[in-house]
Amino acid sequence: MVALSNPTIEQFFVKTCKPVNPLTFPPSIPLIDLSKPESKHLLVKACQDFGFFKVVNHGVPTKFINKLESEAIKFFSSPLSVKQKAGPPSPFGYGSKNIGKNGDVGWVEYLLLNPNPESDYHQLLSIFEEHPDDFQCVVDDYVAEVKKMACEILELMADELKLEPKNVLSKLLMDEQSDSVFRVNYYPPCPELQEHEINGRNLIGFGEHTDPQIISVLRSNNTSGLEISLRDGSWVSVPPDSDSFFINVGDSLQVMTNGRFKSIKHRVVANSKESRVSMIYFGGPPLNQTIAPLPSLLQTDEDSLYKEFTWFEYKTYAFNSALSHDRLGVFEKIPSKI
Ligand code: GA4
Repeated sequence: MVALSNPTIEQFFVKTCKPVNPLTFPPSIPLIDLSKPESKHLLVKACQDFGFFKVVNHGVPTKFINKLESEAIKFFSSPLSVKQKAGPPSPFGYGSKNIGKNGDVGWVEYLLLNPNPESDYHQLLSIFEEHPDDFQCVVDDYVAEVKKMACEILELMADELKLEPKNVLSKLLMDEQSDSVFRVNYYPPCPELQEHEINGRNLIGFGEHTDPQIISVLRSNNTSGLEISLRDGSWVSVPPDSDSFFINVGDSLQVMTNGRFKSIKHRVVANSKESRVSMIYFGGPPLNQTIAPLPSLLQTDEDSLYKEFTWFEYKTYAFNSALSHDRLGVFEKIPSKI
């Protein structure tokens, strides 16, 4: 474990920056219209090709989205002493610049919350008595809707992949013991960045990584910054769209589909002028859940590409690793990389 200290500006610069190859650059981010059930085919294709897609007609009421965004801005604009009442992010609380336990840094402030009403950690936000609106209720309303959408997406996937039963994936998120995470990020503008941008350098908001869980549901304001990595290693900026949601395939879903779906490597680069606010629901299974290819998906004679492990084992390994680490590597039966 690396001791946390105040990072220097040099630590924030993006190290890898391979230019986009025009031959592999996707014409656009795959777009899924949730009001059309036939989009399940495109949805599965997007998970196979990119592990990433954008969702419109999602059914999440705008009032929940707007309320959460304004509560989040209120929280991050509060004095540091108020924000620190949420405690350090271990595992839930407020963090600034330091991410995880291994020395990763980013130009970001964040709240990590437990979205599971059954958990003892759940009522964290009730300590913000200064807030006229109850932040916790706003988070709960939002998470309930986003979780419903995530389950709908998982059921469309299961349907298209002919998995039995249809709720084989969604039931893991619906489980009372589901080990999910809710994250609110605030990327402050970085005026000092302008001079570095002129020199062609980017400041990192949140370093490259894949999400360990099953599925991630991201929504942001209209500030750019999110980038996804294509298979050839180039980075593509995702145009922001505050009315839509972006879905990432997580490492666990990659394993459960025996590598048919890929967890997507992504990152956020800082912006010199505008602040970026994002909220992400990371849908995870119960801790004791075995993460292995779904039997109804495996063809006759098809072997699992992965050793068997539980979500607790994977999560423990992941949370002790550095952000950019290829976490699934050690769980592969035949390691893909040396
Ligand atoms: C990435 C996805 C989620 O934001 C997160 C992150 C977690 C953290 O911020 O503590 C991790 C990161 C994430 C994966 C590797 C470890 C753990 C930071 C880090 C360096 C909450 C999660 O579940 O895994």
